[in-house]
Amino acid sequence: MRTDEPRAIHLKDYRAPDFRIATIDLDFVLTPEDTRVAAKMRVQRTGDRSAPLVLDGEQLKLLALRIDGADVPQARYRVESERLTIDSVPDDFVLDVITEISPEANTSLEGLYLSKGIFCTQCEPEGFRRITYYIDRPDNLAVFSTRIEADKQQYPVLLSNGNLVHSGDLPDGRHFALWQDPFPKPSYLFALVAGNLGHIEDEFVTMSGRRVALRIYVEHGNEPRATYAMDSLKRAMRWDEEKYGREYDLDIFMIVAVSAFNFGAMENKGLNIFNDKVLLASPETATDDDYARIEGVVAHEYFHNWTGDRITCRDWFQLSLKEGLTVFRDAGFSADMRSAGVKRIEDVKFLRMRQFQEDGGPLAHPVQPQSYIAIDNFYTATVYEKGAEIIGMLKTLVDDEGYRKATDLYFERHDGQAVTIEEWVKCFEDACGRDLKQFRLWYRQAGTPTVEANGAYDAATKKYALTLKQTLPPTPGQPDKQPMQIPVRLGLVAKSGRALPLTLEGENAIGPEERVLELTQPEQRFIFVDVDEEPLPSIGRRLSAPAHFKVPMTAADRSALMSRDTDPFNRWEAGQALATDVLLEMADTAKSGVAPRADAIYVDAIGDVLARAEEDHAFAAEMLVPPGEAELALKMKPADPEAIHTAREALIRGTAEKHREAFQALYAKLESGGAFTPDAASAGRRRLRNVCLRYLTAQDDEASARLADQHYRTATNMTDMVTGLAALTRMEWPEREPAFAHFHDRFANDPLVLDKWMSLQAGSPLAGVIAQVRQLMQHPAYDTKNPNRVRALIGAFSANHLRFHEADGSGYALVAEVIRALDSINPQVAARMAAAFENWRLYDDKRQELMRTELDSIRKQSGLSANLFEVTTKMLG
Ligand code: 0A1
Ligand code: ZN
Repeated sequence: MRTDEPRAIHLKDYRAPDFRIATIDLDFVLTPEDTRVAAKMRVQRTGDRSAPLVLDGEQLKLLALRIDGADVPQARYRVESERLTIDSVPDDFVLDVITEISPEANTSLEGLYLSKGIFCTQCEPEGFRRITYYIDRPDNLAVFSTRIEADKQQYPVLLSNGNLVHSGDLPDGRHFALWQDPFPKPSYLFALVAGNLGHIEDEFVTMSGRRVALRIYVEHGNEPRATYAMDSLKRAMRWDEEKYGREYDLDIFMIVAVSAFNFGAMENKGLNIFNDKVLLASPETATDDDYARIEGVVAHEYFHNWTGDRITCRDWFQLSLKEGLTVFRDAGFSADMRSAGVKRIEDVKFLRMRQFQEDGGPLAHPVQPQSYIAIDNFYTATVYEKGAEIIGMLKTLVDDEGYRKATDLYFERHDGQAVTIEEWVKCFEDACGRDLKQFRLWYRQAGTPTVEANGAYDAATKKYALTLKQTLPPTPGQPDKQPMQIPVRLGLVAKSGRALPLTLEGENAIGPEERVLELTQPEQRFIFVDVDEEPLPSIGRRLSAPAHFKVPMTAADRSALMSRDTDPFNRWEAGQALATDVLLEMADTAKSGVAPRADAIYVDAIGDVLARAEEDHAFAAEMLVPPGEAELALKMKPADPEAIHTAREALIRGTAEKHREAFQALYAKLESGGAFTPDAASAGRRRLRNVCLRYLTAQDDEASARLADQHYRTATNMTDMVTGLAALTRMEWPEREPAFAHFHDRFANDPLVLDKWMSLQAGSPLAGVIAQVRQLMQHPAYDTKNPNRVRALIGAFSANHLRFHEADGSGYALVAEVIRALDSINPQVAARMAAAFENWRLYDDKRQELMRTELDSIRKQSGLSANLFEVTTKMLG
């Protein structure tokens, strides 16, 4: 158990630093065991005259400390575990700090570390302090130069931020490179890479005609797998010019893919570092989802060049300033590259699964948090995805034109600064002349609002009165909430499917077929006139706010909207709502020991989806997938994992039986003989065909196994291969083992593909899965020190709702055991894995007790990290 409880940092305590570091010249002499870092900094006093200079630093060996060239006497400075304090310093001076670090011993993957023999860095949010003593906070912007020296044969490639200004050979087989970044930046954007890497190269001509060299560095042999990322990068660069007027600013833009990385990727100025999982792709090794993810992440990191790098955050409470905005920007890009409607559905699914769940549980926090213990724990769905939803609402409120004016103003006003969310919102007020006082609550109040819509039609007056009511539940530390400004996009649909005009009482022109109402009070009534017939309300289209839209409706009306709403998003929404109602009822039946039967209204509505499947393959695929088990668990009290699983299986089987021929016909028709292309249309076709396979193998019988095996064996791309295996992993038929063995042998030397092999097995609903996961932990490819491996096996298992929640607690025990072991290796990843227990209060008493016990055992572990201390304490709290 920790004796020294880590302290929380509060936004209200923000103070500008007493000093600023204006320039820093770094000199690295790289070796795996003891890298020497010499830093020369120009330090200027900006605040309190008597304040000592306090620099952040962790796990550093201090070798020398000089002020204006003279050694600082020992009595004048103090080294503690997290800082260096120097008393009585001048107002403007040059500070030399020489430190020694051990990249090889660094398993936390923060600061400078080794990934498969490649030196690389991760400094966001607080990794730079593991490289040298520094004012390691984002409001200190400095001009960096970086000299790197290393053995030439082992580390032929030496990279850092900015432009290469000098390089050459040194005695003893060594060489060096000198990089200069002209743009002042916070330390979290610093990067260094050194290793034996191959690369691909291209060029981009910017809108003002400047030539930019583009390079992607990968392990030798992986070059062909980087071409899709390069293509995505060029498209992202063009898109940002066209949509936001943003041009790239250095002569070179580099990306490096590494295998050991804590998150997806990192936007270091001019030198993005990527987890290879979100960069490398080929038809044989990557699924369609991988391709889409790569495109999105490459764009995300590139877009940070303006939203994050040129304009950065004043402090970490402003994290959503760059992350929410950049997620919103990458979503816009993906929507333009692919199908906007399907992209929105995917994003809403993710938001509901991850963010709504977070917002409804013990880790709920505002998009602008008010305090944290470990900032690493706040790279959350709330900061990222809800943050992006807030930007989307702003755009809805001020329209496309207002949005462009506001963002133009933001870039002009704040270029080169470290700013706050408040300054961002102010740009919208100033550019669009709107008062956003109430809107700001979206950043400050945690929790997901519920918007309940009730309509009443009066045939005599042809009026339709719509009452909208909002509620926001209490969240940790926020018992009372104020009403929010909620944009509610809606349409009224006639029984025939015709869109009815929306004319509000008092308006003299006929209204549009879709409009946005602004709900600002706890309850408001809107009267629509000249409504020809009793309409079906289609509320919250495209999820116009990150809220639960509750629209009481009969199953028949939901099914009518499911096939006839003019807005495709809400057709999908109606289908999900209907499936949820049906599944929750079926789960109740299953719980009482009776076999549930698929609901006829839902199954019939699926017939309609199948009949129209050719209109839009990817959209039809989305329509055919009922909500997942974990999503249903959020709505059942107490959640019963077995009953939910039984219900969902029964619904899929019932649907499959009723529409067998249609699924078969579609499955046959969608087979494509041509060469693989990763474009959205081809991916949509594969996705729909693969959803058909799910239904055609729903019986899990011998014939299903044969079909799944055949699907796997005849696949010409990774998407189809994993779909075949995903079906087989549900079954105990003799086809299962040989197919998995075949896949294993084919990809034995490809860790990223073996990750899929691990995940598929960990996701199996079969009873032996826990023993199997334990066995896979002994597999030579499994490695606790590589986050991708841990996420592929243990992360996938914790997402296996049925088996993670095994009634005897063996699933919990397994995951908790891994978290405890992982904490001393990599606390950031350990704390993220702990999110598996986030919703422990949703389950029955027995499971609650089992989960609580595991959380408690984690919290009591000796040497517990601040990261894991924070999340477990809050979860148990
Ligand atoms: N800024 C990155 C996310 C990121 C955060 C922390 C990391 O390492 C500890 C790595 C990446 C992004 O939004 O892509
Ligand atoms: Zn980001």
